[in-house]
Parts: sequence; C-alpha cells; structure tokens
Amino acid sequence: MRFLSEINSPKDLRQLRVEDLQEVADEVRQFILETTSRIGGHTGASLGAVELAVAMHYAFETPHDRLVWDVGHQAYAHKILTGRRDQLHTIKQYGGLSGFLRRDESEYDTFGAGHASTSLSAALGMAVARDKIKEDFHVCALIGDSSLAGGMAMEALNQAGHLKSRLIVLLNDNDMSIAPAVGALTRYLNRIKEAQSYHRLKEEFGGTLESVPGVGHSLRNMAKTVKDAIAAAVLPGALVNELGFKYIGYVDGHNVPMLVHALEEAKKIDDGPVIVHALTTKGKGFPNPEKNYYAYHATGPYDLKTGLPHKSSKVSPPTYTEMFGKTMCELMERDDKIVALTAAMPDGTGVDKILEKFPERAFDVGIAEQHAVTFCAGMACEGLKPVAAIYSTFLQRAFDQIIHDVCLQDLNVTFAMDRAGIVGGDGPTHHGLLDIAYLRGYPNIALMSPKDEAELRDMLLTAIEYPAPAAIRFPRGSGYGADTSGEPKLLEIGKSELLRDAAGEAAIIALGSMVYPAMQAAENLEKEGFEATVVNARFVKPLDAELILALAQTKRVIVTVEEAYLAGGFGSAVMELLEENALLDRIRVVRMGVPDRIITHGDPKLLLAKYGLDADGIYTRVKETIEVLEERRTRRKPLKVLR
Ligand SMILES: Cc1ncc(C[n+]2csc(CCOP(=O)(O)OP(=O)(O)O)c2C)c(N)n1
Repeated sequence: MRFLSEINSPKDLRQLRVEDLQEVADEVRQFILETTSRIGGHTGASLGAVELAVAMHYAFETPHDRLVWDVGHQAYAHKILTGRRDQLHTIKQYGGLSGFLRRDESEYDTFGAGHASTSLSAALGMAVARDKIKEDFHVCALIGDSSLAGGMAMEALNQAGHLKSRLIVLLNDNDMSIAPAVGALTRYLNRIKEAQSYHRLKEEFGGTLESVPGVGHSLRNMAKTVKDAIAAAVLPGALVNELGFKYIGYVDGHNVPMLVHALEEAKKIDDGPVIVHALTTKGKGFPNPEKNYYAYHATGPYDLKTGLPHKSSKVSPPTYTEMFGKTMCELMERDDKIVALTAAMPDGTGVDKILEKFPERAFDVGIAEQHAVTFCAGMACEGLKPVAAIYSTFLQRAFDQIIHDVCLQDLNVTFAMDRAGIVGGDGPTHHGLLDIAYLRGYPNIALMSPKDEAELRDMLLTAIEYPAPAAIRFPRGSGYGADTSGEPKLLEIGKSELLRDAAGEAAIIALGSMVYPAMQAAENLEKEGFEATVVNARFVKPLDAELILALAQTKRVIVTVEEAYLAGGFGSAVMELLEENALLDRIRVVRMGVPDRIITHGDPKLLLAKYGLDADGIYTRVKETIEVLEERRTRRKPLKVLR
C-alpha cells in the first residue's frame, strides 16, 4: 500500500495530489475486499462508494465540514480514511466497530445512521443551524438512489428547496437498492442519465473539466453517446426547476478527479441546495461480478479470487424467512385475495420467492414503510388480504400508519415482522426489540409470536384469516427443524399452549423464540428437583387471561420470558392482567427480557446470554427465585434482595 498505510486521517489524504487519488481509492478498495472476504460485511455497498469517500474527504475540510452518510452501510472507505483502518476487521463484532455510523465512534460520523433516508433531513438541520449561529462550513449529504425515494428524504428535499439553504447532496446512483431499485423516481433518474451529460457539465463548469487529468477524455466520450439524447432532453426536470435545486451531473462516481472537481464546483454555489449526481456500480471490484444482486450488497466471508461464499459444512434447518416465503406461496395458491408486500427487502423477507411466483400479487414498494402500511390498508378496504413483510425495526417507521390507517379502521392487514429480537452484527439500529411495546397499546390488533417455524405457518394462516389487524413477530435465522409437512392450521385467537404441566411452584410463560430455551431450562430444573410448568404464550394480545389467572392462583412464581424490551413488553402485559385482577399480592412475577438500555452489536448468542435469555439464564433465574421464596418462607437464612 503506497499511500494508504500513511493515511491516518483525512488531513493526510489532503496532502496528496489529485492525480494520486485514484490509486488511493484502489488501495482502499483492495483493503475492503481483503477485510470483508475474511469477516463479511456490507461489501458491495461499500465497494461502490470508495471513490465518493475519497473525493469527499479530499474536497471537504472534514470534520469541520460535515459529511452526513445515509444508512451508513456503504461507509467502510469513510471509516478507513478517518483513522479506523486498523479496526476495520472488528466491524459488526462485539466490542468492535459499528457496521453503520455512530457519533460516539468518531468525530467524522456527524450523524448516527442505520435506517435509510435520514441524511437529507439531518444535513438540512445542520445547514440551517450553521446559518443561524453564523458559522461557516459546508454540509454534504451522501444518499443512495433508493434511499432518496424514501418518504423522509422527499420531505427534506421539499423543505431544502423552499429554504434555499446552502447544502450539497451527493447522489450515489447505482440503480440498486439491496435488490434492483424500483419506482418512478428510478425511472426519472434513468431519464436524466439518458438525456443529460456533456451539454450540462459544460454549462456548469465552463469547460474547465477538460483540463482535469482523466476527466476531459471521458467527457468527450460521453458526448458521443448522449448527443442525440440531449436533443430530446427532458431536463431541466423537476429536481432542478421545481424543487429549487441546482444540478451537477452526471459524474462518473468512480473517477476521483472528476468527483473532486464536481464537489469543488458545488461548494461555490451559495444561493441554495445543489445535487451532484454520481453514477456508481454497486460491488465495483468484487470478484465474480455476475448480476447476483443479493449476493454482494452484504456478504459473509468469501473467496477473494472467485467471490463465492465460503461454504459452511453445517446443515441448518430452514430459516423463518424461508418458511414465511414458502407458506405464503402455498396460501396464495389457494386464496387469490392474499397479496404480499415488501419495503425494499425482497430477499431478506422471503418476498422474493413470492414476487417470482405471483408477480401480479406481490409488491416491492421501495424504502417506504409508511406508504407500505397505508397502501395495505387501502387494499384491505377493498377486500384484499394484504401481508406486509417488514422487519420489526423498520416497521417502527410506520407507527402512526399502523394505528391511524389500519387499527383504528379495523382493517384486515397482517404484519409479518421478521428479525424481531436481537439481530446481531447490525446492532442497535436494527434490533427488533420494540414491536411489542409499540403494537400492544392499541385495542384491536392481535399480536402473536411462534415458538418454531411450524407454528409460524399456523400463525400466518390465522393472522390472514383473522378479520382485523394482526401481527406476527419472529426471529432472525434458522428454525428448529420442526415438522412443517402438514397443512397450516388455524389457531384459536388468544389461546396459549400448555407445554409442560408440572406440580411445582413455578410457571414459565415464554414467548416465541424463548419457548424452546424455557423448555430446556425446565428439563434442567427437573434434574435438580425443581418442577416448573411451561407455557408457550403464543399471543401477546389478546392474552390467554384464563390460563394466566389460573396459574396465578395455583403457583407461587410466574416467570415471563421474551426477546424484547421489558418496558411495555409481554411481561408487562401479564403484570397488568394480574394487577387488574388483584392477584399481585399472592404471586411473585419475574419478567425476563431485554433491559432498559441500548443493546450493542455482536453475536446474538452472546448478547442473549448476557441478558439471561437462554436456557441457562432462565434456569438460573427460576431456581434463584424459588430458593429465595423458600428461604423467606422458612426464615432460616437472612433475606436476599430479589433482583
Ligand atoms: C428504513 C429502512 N428500510 C430499509 C432498510 C434496509 N436497507 C439498507 S441499505 C438498503 C438499500 C439502500 O439503497 P441505496 O440507498 O440505493 O444505497 P446502496 O446500498 O445502493 O448504495 C436498504 C433497503 C434500512 N436500512 N432502513
């Protein structure tokens, strides 16, 4: 590495000549490839943004000038250039670098990210604050073409054009989301690409680009291919004229001198916002770049020569996601009223299989969770049975739409919330720990969680047939290898499953992913002479009040276990039920779940164990609780403080 080993901050980068920057980018790309081939990561997204990162840190005086990255999954080059090169191999691991941006990780991370479409709003806020407090710095937001189509970004564009604040938006246009980009905005950007180039660049830069090394030649080439298109130009289009933005582009997003020059020009525009439109290739430099889109947006470890993933010798049962997609296809075969929807995550949710099989009845709406929910509400008004497959964390975006548009109107929409619980390497922005709390508060939604992949099938059918809103939360990863050969069955709404009826004093009521660990804990407790009843809760709402109240009258301890935040969670619902029935003075309730703190990234097993959410943790907690009660009863030992 001729340059990179000497670059410990963007200041070092800015000492170099423009002519050397392409080589820096090559070294950064190689570094990303070598690192992610070993540990995985958001490989393709980051490879596509290497030159953008180099150019931005060169053209701007970071961290004085503010760079705001959207999502942050594509920012590995930014991390490398801002003093985190030697820690890149720890990314997404417990105690290591975050996979996204965090203000507490680096002063160069001006705004935390993880969810999409936030950068323009945050950057506009910074720009307005700068002007109000009379400071002087540039604000540049980097946003992908799919994130630009997200509702928030559109709202920010609207305000930015209105305020006429000095703001630079660098559009990383690779025509891709995680899957191929969708929507009318994509069509619009493509039209710009066809119609726009030499003519406009010349106008903007007065021909000065011709003198920039490596730039003039490509401009001349561009002119040949787009000349005719310019004649039929649709531009200046909506972004430029109607929304009050200036436009520079398009620019080859892998040509660093050209990018630097475009950004320098953008810096000169002081009477309003400007978009620099850069064209990039997702996964640029990835070995084996055949159009296997999903394979390289984010990857596991892979072979550096072939780009192929390292095969694991372990054969795992199907994932919940796969089972969701498969079951949906079966159900849709039988009932043509069922429609499916994803918000830019077809492969992550299993909707890719449905899109293949039922292209007319499945939708990818792009990064538009709010719209997705109300779109489903509309379809439900007309008698369709929409199933919105949205990760628990991303559905947070649509809280009001769930309440106002679906629940209040009692519409038959099913929410399939994948990645509910602790998700692992993606960390705090992606853990699905809040859905119980945000869904439980509204009267008429049925909220359930399966103990395994077979029960997911039953719940899917049950939710779709339930003539009102319903939500199913299920975890990331493999199921338990449960028998899924039978037809899905309708479950009785609000009825739990008594899995182990024991004579002892304790009952464990476990939800979803915690049911198998609770059963294991009960078996281990039995070996020690402690008998524990185990209930698969199935429903958070409506609760199985009959069974819970019966247990409260016959047991001395109820332990609730859930993979979610305790505040507002399943255990809280059980407590509320007992309080309403004036039973709290006769039963000790222990709520196990995720405490009131931000949960970092890392191996999910490790994180779950940390909070006692595994068989060992449940075993220990139940045993301790029974022992303490026993001590109190006999008063043979001094009181221990209960946790
Ligand atoms: C609100 C929200 N929905 C979905 C996602 C998942 N997601 C992460 S990156 C991504 C694609 C972003 O595409 P684009 O903005 O074009 O950037 P690219 O990855 O192509 O560089 C998606 C859908 C997210 N992070 N946030």
